[in-house]
Amino acid sequence: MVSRPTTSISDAPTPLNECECSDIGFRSVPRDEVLCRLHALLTANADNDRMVGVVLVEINQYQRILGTYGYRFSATLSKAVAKRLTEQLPAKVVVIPVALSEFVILLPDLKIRQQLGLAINKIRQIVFPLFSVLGSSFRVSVTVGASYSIDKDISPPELMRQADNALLHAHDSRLSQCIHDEIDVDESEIPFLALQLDLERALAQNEITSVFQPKVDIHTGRVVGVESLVRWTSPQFGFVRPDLIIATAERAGLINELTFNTLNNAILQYQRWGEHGVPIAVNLSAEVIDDPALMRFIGRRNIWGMPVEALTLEITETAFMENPERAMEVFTEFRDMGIKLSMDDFGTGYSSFEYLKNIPIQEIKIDRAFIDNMRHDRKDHLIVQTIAELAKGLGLRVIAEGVEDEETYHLAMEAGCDVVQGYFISRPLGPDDFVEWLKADEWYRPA
Ligand code: G
Ligand code: G
Ligand code: MN
Repeated sequence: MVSRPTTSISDAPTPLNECECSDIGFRSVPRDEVLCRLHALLTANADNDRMVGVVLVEINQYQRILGTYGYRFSATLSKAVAKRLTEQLPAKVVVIPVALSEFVILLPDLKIRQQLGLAINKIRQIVFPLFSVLGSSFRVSVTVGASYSIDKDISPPELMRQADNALLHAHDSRLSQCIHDEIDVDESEIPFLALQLDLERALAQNEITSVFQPKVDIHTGRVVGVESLVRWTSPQFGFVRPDLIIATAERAGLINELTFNTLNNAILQYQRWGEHGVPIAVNLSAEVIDDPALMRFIGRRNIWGMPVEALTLEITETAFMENPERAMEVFTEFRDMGIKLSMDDFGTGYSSFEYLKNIPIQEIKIDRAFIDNMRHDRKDHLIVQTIAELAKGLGLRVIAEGVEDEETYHLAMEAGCDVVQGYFISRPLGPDDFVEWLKADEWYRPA
C-alpha cells in the first residue's frame, strides 16, 4: 500500500478554482495529523522489535527560491519533490508535506539503526537529479534531521521533537544531516531558548558586567590599557562561560545589543575611574563589524566622557577574514574617527600579507597558543619572533597574550613583543579591584 496522504498531493483539479494559483495542488498536512499517523505506526510496532524512524527533509534556501521564482514555481517544485519521494520510496514509507519547504517521512519496521542512515542516503539520491519545473531545470539540495524509536515507549510528540532538534542541530553546525542520537548529550541539554530568553532579560536589566584585564609595557611593566571581557552570572543558570554568552548572543541576534552594553560599560567605567582611567579595548564579533548602528553609536563622540583615543576595538583575525573587503572599509572609517584597532588571536586565521600591508590597525595580539608554547618549543618562539619582526616592520605594536609565567614573559621580550597580557600580570579584574591593583603598585618589573 502506498501511504499517499490523500489530503496532500492531489493531481485532480481542486474544486475551488477561482484564483490562478489554486490549481497547483500543493497541500500541506497539519502537524497534529502527522502525530496521529506516527502514533498509529508506533502502536503497530508495539509488540515486535521493530522501530519507527522520523525523517525531516527540508529544502535548502527555500525562501530564496520563493523570493526569486515566486510562489507558483516554488509550490510546483515542492509538489514534484513530494511526488518523487512518494513514488520512489518503498510503499510502506509515509511521505507527508508539512510545509512548502519541509517533508516528514515516517519509516516503519526499522530493524536496526543503520537502516535509518540508509534511508536518508536513499532520500538524498531520490531528490538529487534535476527537477523539471514549469519548463526549466532545477536542482534541489536538502538538510535532514532524524530520530527513531529506540525507546519503545517514546511518545509521538517527543519523537517528533527529537527529529526537529536534529534538524536544528544540523543547521547550527552547518551539517547536511543529523540523527538525534549523534548530538552530544551536553549540547542537546543546553536549554538554548531558555538561555536566550534569560540573556535578553539580563541585557534589558543591565545584568551583564565587564571585567578588565591589564596590558603592560613589556620593558617598564607600566599599565598601557585594559581589555574588557564580559561576565554574567544568571540567576537561573549560574555562571555562564563568556564564549557561551557570545555564541548565544550571536545566534539569538542579541550580539549588537551585547556589544552596545559592553561599550557603554567601558565608557561608564572610564569616567568612574577618573584619574585612574586607562585605555580600554572592547572585543567585536564578526556580526557587528559592519552594523551601521555601531558606526553611529561610536560616531556620537560628543556625548562621550571618554576620549576617542582611549578606545581600542579588538577583532579576531578569523572574523576579519570572513569579509576582508568590508572589514577594511569599516576599519578605515573607525581609524578616521581616531579609534585604535587591534587584530586579536593573530596567527590562527590565515590572513594574507596583502591585507596585512594595507589594513588600518595599530596592533597585533599574537594568539596565546604560540605564546604558551614558547617555553617548550623553539619553533613557537621563532614564530612569535618572526610575527613580531614583521609587525614592527609594518609599524604595528605587538602584544603577547596569555602570558602565564616569568619565563614566558622574558621569552616574549626576547622575541620582540612590546606589550604583555596574561595571568602572570593579572587575571581580569572587577572595576574596584583594578584600582586596588593599580594603587598597590606591585606589578612585575623586568630586571
Ligand atoms: O575571559 P574570556 O573567557 O572572557 O573570554 C572568552 C572569549 O570571549 C574571548 O575570546 C573574548 O575575546 C570573547 N569576549 C569576551 N568579552 C567579549 C565581548 O564583549 N564581545 C565579544 N564579541 N567577545 C567577547
Ligand atoms: O580571544 P581573547 O584574546 O579576547 O581572549 C581573552 C581570553 O583569554 C579570556 O578568556 C581571558 O580570560 C583569557 N586569558 C587571559 N589571560 C590568560 C592567560 O594568561 N592564560 C589563559 N589560559 N587564558 C587567559
Ligand atoms: Mn580579545
